[in-house]
Amino acid sequence: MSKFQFDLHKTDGRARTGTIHTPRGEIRTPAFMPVGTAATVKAMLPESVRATGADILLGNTYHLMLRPTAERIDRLGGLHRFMNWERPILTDSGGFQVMSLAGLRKLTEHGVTFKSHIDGSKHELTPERSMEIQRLLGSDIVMCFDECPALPADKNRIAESMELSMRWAKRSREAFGDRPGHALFGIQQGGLEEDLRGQSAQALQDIGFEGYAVGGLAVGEGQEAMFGCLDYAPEQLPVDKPRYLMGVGKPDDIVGAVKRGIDMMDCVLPSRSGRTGQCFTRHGVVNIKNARHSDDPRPLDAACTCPACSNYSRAYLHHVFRAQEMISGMLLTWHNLHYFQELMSDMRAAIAAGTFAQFEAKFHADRAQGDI
Ligand code: PRF
Ligand code: ZN
Repeated sequence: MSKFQFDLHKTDGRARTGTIHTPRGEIRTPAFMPVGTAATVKAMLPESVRATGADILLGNTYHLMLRPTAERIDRLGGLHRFMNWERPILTDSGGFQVMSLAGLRKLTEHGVTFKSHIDGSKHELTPERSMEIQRLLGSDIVMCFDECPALPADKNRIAESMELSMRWAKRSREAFGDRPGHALFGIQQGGLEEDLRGQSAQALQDIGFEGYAVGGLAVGEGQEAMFGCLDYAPEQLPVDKPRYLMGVGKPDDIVGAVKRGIDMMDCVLPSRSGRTGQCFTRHGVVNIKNARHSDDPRPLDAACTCPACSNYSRAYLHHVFRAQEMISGMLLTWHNLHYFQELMSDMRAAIAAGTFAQFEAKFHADRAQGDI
């Protein structure tokens, strides 16, 4: 199949399972996308990321435009070949990372100018330049260039920002053009305001996209407020297109988002936590740094089939973490990515079987039981 196409297989309540077909392979939804910001999922070989069950990775316009530059990646055959990942890649458009990482920034109708967090050099991102960079990278799913205001913010500020993002969405669509096999996703903004979210969803559908993201959440509002927004935001978007919740989240955020009709997510949490000793398990977070693990011959999670749990004890994982050995980040990242992908696969199976409510009840009961 050389087209980009979303097939919805089954719904259970508001939860959905389906397949996104792309020329580079299928994406089973709900999908979790590991983050490969700098052309690597830190501490993992691409074949190992695949072995955890990932169908697609996320890359970042902002980081790659600064280093090694999109033009260099293009000369070297594109991002897939450069990083040795031949399956689908989604790239974020850069605006969100500029706001959270770059030094001195200036925002205008035209776009944003900023100083690199790496060497202080000056750069500009506009909808047109973001589309060009994502094309040079060879991204399969390109994100519109948007602005994401930090919450809390007053409603006027959120409305103005959303309207700017919608004008940028139009410019993104025009600059992206017609690229068969590649998709452009719009990004809904509007903070926690139902009417602004509705206007944003309508503006995006008037332009027309291959998929729609819910942006502007997980920016400090808390889970309850986020779920409150997800109680209406996904349903403002087309049923027949993938819905992507950007930058979410913890396992319980993911389960709550899928329950509310989200099909795709990304988060640095499994990979970043793997390097800080935080391990996700069915019974909650285990901090491997804790002294209680130092003599423990048991695996991190007896039910987990990842290499860290199949071949090593908690005592070993504790030791290599404390000794700052590189294998620590490798094993814990593998475990965490495996955990997240298994969670997605269990949810897909539950939705297909019409047992999502039972899945959710067990997910929360296992966590309430705690570690050990
Ligand atoms: N916009 C873009 N990227 C994002 C976000 C957004 O709103 C978020 C918000 N959680 C994460 N990443 N372009
Ligand atoms: Zn494991």
